[in-house]
Amino acid sequence: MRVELKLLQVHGDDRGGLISLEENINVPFTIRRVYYLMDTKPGVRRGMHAHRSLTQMVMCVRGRCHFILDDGTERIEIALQNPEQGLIVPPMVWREMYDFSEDCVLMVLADQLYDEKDYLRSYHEFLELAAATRISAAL
Ligand code: T46
Repeated sequence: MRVELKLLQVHGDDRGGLISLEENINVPFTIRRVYYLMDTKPGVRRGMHAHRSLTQMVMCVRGRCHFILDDGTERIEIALQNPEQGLIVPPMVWREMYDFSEDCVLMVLADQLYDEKDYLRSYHEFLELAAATRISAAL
């Protein structure tokens, strides 16, 4: 699986902590968009899509949630439990988020502006495209 879970450096002192995110330094791309998910209702699953070409870095800046990540050949689960974890999600990875704590704020940095055409919202279509991409990469 090509996802990466980075441990972010915490700066700070006896007043409290601070985490800095800098493009092309500890964020491995140029940041074109930032958004955050909050107030997710109990029991709700979000995501349920892949991106054709978008790369993201995802942090739980408050609270906790779980991710399922699936590249078409492997499926893993990752818990984001503190703001020191930065999850890098490359293109062509199906994601589902669930088990959001009531206070969860999930912040996403992205290397592209919002474009609904970049979304694969059908798991079947995602699997077909992932398989075709693997075949052409092997040729
Ligand atoms: C992702 C996960 C982690 C916009 O208008 N602009 C935006 O930049 C985004 C991200 C969404 N929207 C609209 C589209 C929908 O009408 O906001 C609504 C909710 O979006 P969506 O259903 O895609 O939200 P999630 O929580 O399922 O997924 C989001 C991101 O879309 C996605 O890129 O990887 O968070």
